[in-house]
Amino acid sequence: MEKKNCLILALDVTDRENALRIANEVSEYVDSIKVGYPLVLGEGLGIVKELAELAPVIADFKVADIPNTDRLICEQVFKAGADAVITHGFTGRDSLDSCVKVAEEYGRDVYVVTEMSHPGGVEFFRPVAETIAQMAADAGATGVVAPATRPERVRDIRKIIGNDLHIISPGVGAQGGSAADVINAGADWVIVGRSIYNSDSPADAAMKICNDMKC
Ligand code: O7M
Repeated sequence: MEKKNCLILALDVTDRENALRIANEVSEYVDSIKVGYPLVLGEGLGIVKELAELAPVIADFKVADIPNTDRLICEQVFKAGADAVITHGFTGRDSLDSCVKVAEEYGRDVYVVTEMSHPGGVEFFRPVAETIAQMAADAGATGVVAPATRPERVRDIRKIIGNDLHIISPGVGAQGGSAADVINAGADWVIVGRSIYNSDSPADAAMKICNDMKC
């Protein structure tokens, strides 16, 4: 993903019309559009191709299965036109290797979740987040997902992965995180959903976040 605005839109709406309207309005401010279960379950995987005409699509399926199932999921995601996939890491190295291998075959990217941004994200992830980050680096993933709600954790994870991997960071706005703070802590991109798609003017909301970050 090319870094221009350091902003990824989390497009968690459930209908095609709204999704395309919002994506069109904000496309000049975002480097990528993250699509997950809400929209794909609402409208089908075909929405990925439509959105990919506006911006590269990150498929957020938080893939977390045995290597063979992970491979099948990633193949479907990339065939549908996604530029990147998001996987969990707690399923282990063999599962992650399977996703990275498919991504390499298709020339696409893989991001691995380390510690999640919501309050419950510390319960199980906290003790293993650094180990997952190291595994993501060892496995040749493109980057990791780390919480904008805890910039100090983004700093910790940056120390583990160095500068070769990217950090994409959700939790800005609706979850209380600050875009500028987490970029200063070492994130490459922020992922923002509700603060943009629930705004009366998604374009203005996206522009304001970009201006705040000065990335
Ligand atoms: O800005 P929001 O809170 O409306 O949306 C944040 C998006 O980021 C939403 O799509 C979440 O599913 C996602 N997300 C988190 O909020 N926290 C995480 O720890 C991880 C993700 C995510 O994208 O994981 C890949």
